[in-house]
Amino acid sequence: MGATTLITVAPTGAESAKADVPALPVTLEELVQTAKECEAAGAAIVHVHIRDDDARPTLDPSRLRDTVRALRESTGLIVQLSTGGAVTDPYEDRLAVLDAEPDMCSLTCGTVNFGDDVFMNPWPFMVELYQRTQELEVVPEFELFDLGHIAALHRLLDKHGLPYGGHVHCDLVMGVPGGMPGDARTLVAAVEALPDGATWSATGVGRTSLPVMFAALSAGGHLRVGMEDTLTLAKGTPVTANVQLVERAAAAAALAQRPSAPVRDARALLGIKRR
Ligand code: KMH
Ligand code: ZN
Repeated sequence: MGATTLITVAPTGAESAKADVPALPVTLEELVQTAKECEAAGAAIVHVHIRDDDARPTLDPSRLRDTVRALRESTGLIVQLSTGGAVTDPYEDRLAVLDAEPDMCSLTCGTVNFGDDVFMNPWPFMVELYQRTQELEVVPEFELFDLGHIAALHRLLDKHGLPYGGHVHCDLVMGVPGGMPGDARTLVAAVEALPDGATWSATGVGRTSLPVMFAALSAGGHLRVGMEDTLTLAKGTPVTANVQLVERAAAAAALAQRPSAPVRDARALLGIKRR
């Protein structure tokens, strides 16, 4: 699938408040509507964080199940649930995310400073989560916030084998305060360190969005965009709908002669189980 670009949309995240960002999709209806628009604009994967009735981040199991079901009913997108949740979420709740039977889940390969917080991913948690993905036949996307996370990914694969689906897919999350910077030379260093045969996307948080997007396209990578990572289109221009970010990514990918990948190709590439 070298000639196309897999676009992931991360529409919500756990960090922004609805009161501060009214365009953030926080209800199931808003999420499904967003997902439909983003699929039509070229997204293949939706990376999902959900909110409760007060728009606060939650990992409530029945809400997660309802969300997976609703996204499957209304879209053809690959449904990737976040196991990162919010920095305050306990490990047990993060492990239980897989019980909602998503197509994919995120799996972060190490602890990282996260602004004023710490995003905890100690080795035993990583291993337990990874083994659960293998048992439950969920394809993990390895989230790499720092170069050291790539060493941890190699260790995980060496000790515990390939993921379900047999293919390693990573996402470089760049520009988080405390993680690796979102610039071209760091992206190239990270990509050179990835396991042979791995595919990867990249996302740049905040003002690193565009440099990371252009660097990823020029280095042959895929893209993740969305309001989890980016709230402005340009300085002083807020994003008013996630689809704007997907449309921009799809346009850049087309300009780079690697148009957005159809969902069926993404499913084949990643080895997603038919459910
Ligand atoms: N919300 C961050 C603490 C993931 O989704 O797996 C973690 C995060 C990564 O967003
Ligand atoms: Zn996330």
